Amino acid sequence: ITNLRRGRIFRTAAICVILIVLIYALHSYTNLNGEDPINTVLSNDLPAYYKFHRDVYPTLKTELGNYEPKNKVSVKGPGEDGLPYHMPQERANDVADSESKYGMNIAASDDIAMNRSIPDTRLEECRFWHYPQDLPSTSVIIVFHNEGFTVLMRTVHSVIDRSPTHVLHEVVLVDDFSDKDDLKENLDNYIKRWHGKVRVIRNTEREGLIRTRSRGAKEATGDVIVFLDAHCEVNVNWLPPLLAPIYRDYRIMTVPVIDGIDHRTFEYRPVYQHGTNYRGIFEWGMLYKENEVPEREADLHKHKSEPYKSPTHAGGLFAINRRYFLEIGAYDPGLLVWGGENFELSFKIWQCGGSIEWVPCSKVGHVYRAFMPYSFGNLAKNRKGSLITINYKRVIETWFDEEHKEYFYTREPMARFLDMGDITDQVALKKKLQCKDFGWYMENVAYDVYDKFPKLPKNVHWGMVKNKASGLCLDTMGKAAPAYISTSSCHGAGNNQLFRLNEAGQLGVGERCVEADADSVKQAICRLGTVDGPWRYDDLHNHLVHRLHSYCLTLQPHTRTLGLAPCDPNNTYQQWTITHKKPN
Ligand code: LR7
Ligand code: MN
Repeated sequence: ITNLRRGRIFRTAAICVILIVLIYALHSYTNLNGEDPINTVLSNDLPAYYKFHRDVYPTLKTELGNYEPKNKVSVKGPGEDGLPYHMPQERANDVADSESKYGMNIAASDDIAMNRSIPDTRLEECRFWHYPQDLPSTSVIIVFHNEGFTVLMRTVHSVIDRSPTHVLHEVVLVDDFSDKDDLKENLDNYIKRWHGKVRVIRNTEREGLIRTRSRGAKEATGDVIVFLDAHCEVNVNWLPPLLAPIYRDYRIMTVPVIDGIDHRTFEYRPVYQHGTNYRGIFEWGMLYKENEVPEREADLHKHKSEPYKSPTHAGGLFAINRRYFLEIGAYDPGLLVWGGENFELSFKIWQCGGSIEWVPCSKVGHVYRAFMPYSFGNLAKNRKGSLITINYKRVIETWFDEEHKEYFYTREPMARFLDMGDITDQVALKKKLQCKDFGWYMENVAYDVYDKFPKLPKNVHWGMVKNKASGLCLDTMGKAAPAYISTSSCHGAGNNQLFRLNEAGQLGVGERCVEADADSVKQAICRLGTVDGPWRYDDLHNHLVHRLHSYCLTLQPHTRTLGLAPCDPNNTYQQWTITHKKPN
C-alpha cells in the first residue's frame, strides 16, 4: 500500500511538473510569437519595426526578439568566441607566406572552425526589438577575386547559420575570374552541402568588383540583395534589422555597422565599445571618413539602437531592394575595378529620392587587410593616371555641382587632366530620374561634412616643390603621417611629390598638412575643421616663408634634412619653385 501510495504521489508530482513546464513553454511561446507584435502595431500609426520591444511589453521578462538565438553552443578551439589565434612559432613561414599572398593569415584561418562562434557585439537594446515575420526574400551576393578558401566559406557559413531560413532565399557567389585552384571544383563540391541554396557564377574575364556586383544583382532572384565582401562574418540576428527599413520603404538602402576581424589572428573586435553612432562622410579628395552622428540627426531618435540616416557608406556591405538597385542603373558601368562606387551609389540614391540608413543592431565583421593583394591587371591598361582618381572624377562630374567640383580639383589638382571616359549616360540617367542637385544633398543630408572639411580656399601654387641648389624635390616617400618629409629626385608624376599651397597659407600634400620647426619638416594630420596654415610663397625670392619668425624653408646642405632658418636671399638652399607639368 505504501508503495502504491508512494507511486501515486510520484505520478501526481510528475504530472504537475510536466504541466508547469507546458504552461511555461506555452506562455513564452505566446510572448514570442503569439501576441504578434506586427498586429499590435499595425493598428498604430508606427510601422512594426519602430516598436521597441520594451516599449510594447514593458513587463516582459524575456529578452528574446523573434529572431534571437535560443541557446548558445560553446565549443573550444582556435579562434572560438572570436578570440585571437596566435600560431606557434614553427608555423611562421606559413604565416608569412599567406600574408604576402592574401594580405591576411590564411594559415590561421585554415585552423579555425568554419562555423566558429563570435561575440555578440550589439548594443544591449538590440535584443529587445521585434521585426515583421514576412520580411522580403533575400539574396546575399558575395563577389570574390582570389580570396582564401576558408575565409570565403566562413563568410557563407555565418550567413547560413545566422539568418532566418525563411528569409534567406539564396547566397550567390560571383567569382571575378580567380585563378587559385582551390576556388574551382573544390568550391563547387563544398557548397553542395547547402543543396542549391548557395550557388556560384563565374566571370569569363576579370571585371573588377564593381561590375561583378552589378552582375550578381542581375542574376540574383530575391527581392532584396545584400552585398558582402568575401572575408566577413555576420553577427547574431544581423539580417532582420537590415531588411525592416526596406520593408517599410523600398527606396531605403541599409548598412550594417562593421566590426573588425584581425588579418593576422582573426580576433573579432567590436568597432566601438561605447555605443557611439557614426556615419559615413567624405573629405574633398573623396577619401571616405566617418563622423559621430550629428545632433540634428541623433535628436530624431529615441533609442541609440534605431536606424539613422547617413550621407554615404564604406562600400562593401549593404542591403537594397533588387528592383530598385537595377532601376537606378546599378553601378555606373564606366567605373573601373575598385573605389568610388560607394559614393556613386550614395549620391544617386539620395539625390534621386531614396535614402541611406545605418543600422546599429546589424553587426558584420570584416577582415581589414594589411595591403591589397591583387593587381588591377589589364583593367587599368590604356588608362593613364590613378584609376581610383578616375573613378572619383566620373562620380563628381556626374553628381556634384560647379562649386563643389572645384573643391575636389583643389584637393586633387592632377585629376583635371585625367580621362574619365564618357559620362553622357550617367548625366541622362540623372535627368530621367529627376534627381535633385548637389547643393540640396549638402544642405539636407551631408551637412556635417563642412564641420570637419570646410570649403577649400583656392590653390596659389601646386606641383613639385623643387630646391634650386640641389635640384631635388620635396617627397613624402609614401610614408604615413606623422612623418618627416625628405627630398629626392624630381619625377613630376605627382603622388608623393605633389604639394599645394592655398590662399589661406596651408601647405598640403594629399590630405596631410606640412608642419615645420627649426630642424624638422613633417607631414601631419591637418587640424580638423581648418583649412589655413602658416605658409606664404615669396615670388620675389622664391622663398617658402613660415609665420614662425618669418623663417624660410631650408635644405641643410650637409645632412640633406629640412628645417627652418632665417631667410637669406643669397642662399639657394632656400629657393624653391612650385611647378607642375600636364601629364601626357
Ligand atoms: O577585382 C576585384 N574583384 C573582386 O571581386 C577586386 C576585388 N574583388 C572582391 C574582393 O574579393 C572582395 O570580396 O571585391 C570585394 C571587395 O574588395 P576588397 O576587400 O579588396 O575591398 P576593401 O575591403 O579593401 O575596400 C572597400 O572599398 C571597396 C571600394 O571599391 C569596396 O567597396 C569594398 O567592398 C570595401 N569594403 C568595405 O566596405 C568593408 C568595410 C571596410 C572599409 C572601408
Ligand atoms: Mn574587404
